[in-house]
Amino acid sequence: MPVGACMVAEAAELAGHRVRVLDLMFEQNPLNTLESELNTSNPDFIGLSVRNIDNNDMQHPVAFFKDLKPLMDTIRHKTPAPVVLGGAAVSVMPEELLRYTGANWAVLGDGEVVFSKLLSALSQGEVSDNLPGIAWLEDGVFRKNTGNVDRFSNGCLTPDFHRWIHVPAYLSRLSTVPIQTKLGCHFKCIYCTYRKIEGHDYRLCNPEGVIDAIQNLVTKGLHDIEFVDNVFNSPYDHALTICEGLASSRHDARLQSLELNPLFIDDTLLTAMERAGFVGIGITVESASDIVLDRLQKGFTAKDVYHAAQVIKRHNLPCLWIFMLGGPGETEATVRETLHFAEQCIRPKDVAFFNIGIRIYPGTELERRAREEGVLSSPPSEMLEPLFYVSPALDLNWLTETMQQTMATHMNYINSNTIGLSFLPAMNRLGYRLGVKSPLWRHTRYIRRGLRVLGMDV
Ligand code: B12
Ligand code: SF4
Repeated sequence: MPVGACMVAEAAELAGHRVRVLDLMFEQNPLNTLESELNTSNPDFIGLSVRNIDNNDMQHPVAFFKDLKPLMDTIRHKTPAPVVLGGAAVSVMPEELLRYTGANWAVLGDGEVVFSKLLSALSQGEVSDNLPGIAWLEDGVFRKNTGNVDRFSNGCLTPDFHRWIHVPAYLSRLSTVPIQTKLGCHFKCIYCTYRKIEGHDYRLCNPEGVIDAIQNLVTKGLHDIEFVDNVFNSPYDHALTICEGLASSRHDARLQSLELNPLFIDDTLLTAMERAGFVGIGITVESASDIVLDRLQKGFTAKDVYHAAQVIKRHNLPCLWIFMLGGPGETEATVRETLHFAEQCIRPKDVAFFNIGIRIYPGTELERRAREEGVLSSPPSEMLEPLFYVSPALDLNWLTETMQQTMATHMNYINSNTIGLSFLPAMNRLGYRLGVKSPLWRHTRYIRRGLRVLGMDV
């Protein structure tokens, strides 16, 4: 669900603007839909929410950003209204997206705070050079203002989704409702863009605010709720307080988070999560090799990964393990270490997701290394195109074949092909009709086995 766009729309409405959201997610012909919208409404300003630059998939890359050109052409054909870009993709590559689209402004970070301020300034005809959180091109030169913005200043904001989007369309695809309990991350993983989006310092939402927001979502019929923090269990005490609060409050929510860090997994937290109403967790370990974890600067070791697995085994929560193969320092030996861990420590009822290659974003330490190692030669201006890092010490053919063989013998393993299956949306809809509850990945080993019996190569 497009939580960011809904939050921005709601904040702008609260600030006194008249706002309409046009959700193109399920439109057969988005350009026609946009054109008819522009024929009927006559907006003074247009905001475009851009979440994904690409699909982060080295085997089958899809460059979503290219969809922006025809959208911009349609807008420009119909109206001279200034266009403001926002969304995670824009925080990651603002200059490139401003240049690519020709939009007037970009909003970085907390759009629900910045967009309303920008609108007020634009309505008065004067945008101060100091307005925090905006970026623009001036005579072809990229300018940006970073600075403090204050998400969570009035409690934990979740938008009224029903006000802005067609919620049943999302629920029928087993979508979860996203909610954040914090922004920022203290870790320094070399490939990561999250700190560029949310900042380094933690900004914590008051735990009572989170609990109220969840109760409020449930009252509105939204039960499957997913914490989309960059790391849910850090700071540990904050996560624990939220879980304990949820455990002792009345709610009917089914909670998930795919963003757990192995450093902060213990029995106390997992018990609190179970009591709070969690139905699935994901742990992002990336590797079980010390060499790779160290080069990725993950801040934890293989010992922490093994320890987390022992703790998880003592609990009933279904767990999705997330790995990223091919990073700096990766060799056949380190891949085998990770696969050995998965074989030994991941319960058959749990799921392991293996990604190959790491998307390189400008401004990251990974970009610097990739250039140093001769893996990357494109200038930052060409990095909207999906570019990936694979360790020069690794034979990509060997890795692909090894993973294919491993997938064939482990029905609880998935990769980017699995999540890109064209019939997955239909399967979600079927699951919804049959009353299957999210997360669907819990049933991976049965689904994959069943589809293979039907002759499909999944
Ligand atoms: C949680 C998460 C997921 C979860 C989502 C679960 C759920 N129920 O929503 C899962 C695991 C499913 C997921 C999947 C994917 N994700 Co993801 N995900 C995230 C994460 C960590 C948080 C997103 C979020 O909800 N944030 C909270 C909301 C409130 O923030 P927001 O959307 O950014 O909105 C704010 C601002 O951006 C801005 N804003 C938003 N819209 C607008 C509009 C205007 C006009 C303005 C002015 C401002 C504005 O204001 C908002 C409020 O402050 C981000 C990383 C991050 N830290 O942002 C990656 C991220 C967004 N994902 C990313 C990617 C690539 C994907 C996938 C394509 C991966 C894949 N191969 O499948 C899929 C795509 C899914 C989809 N349909 O879009 C990338 C996108 C960048 C890129 N490379 O393209 C990110 C940035 C991570 C990264 N690699 O750097 N993801
Ligand atoms: S822990 Fe996660 S959010 Fe934080 S820097 Fe590492 S990858 Fe990024």
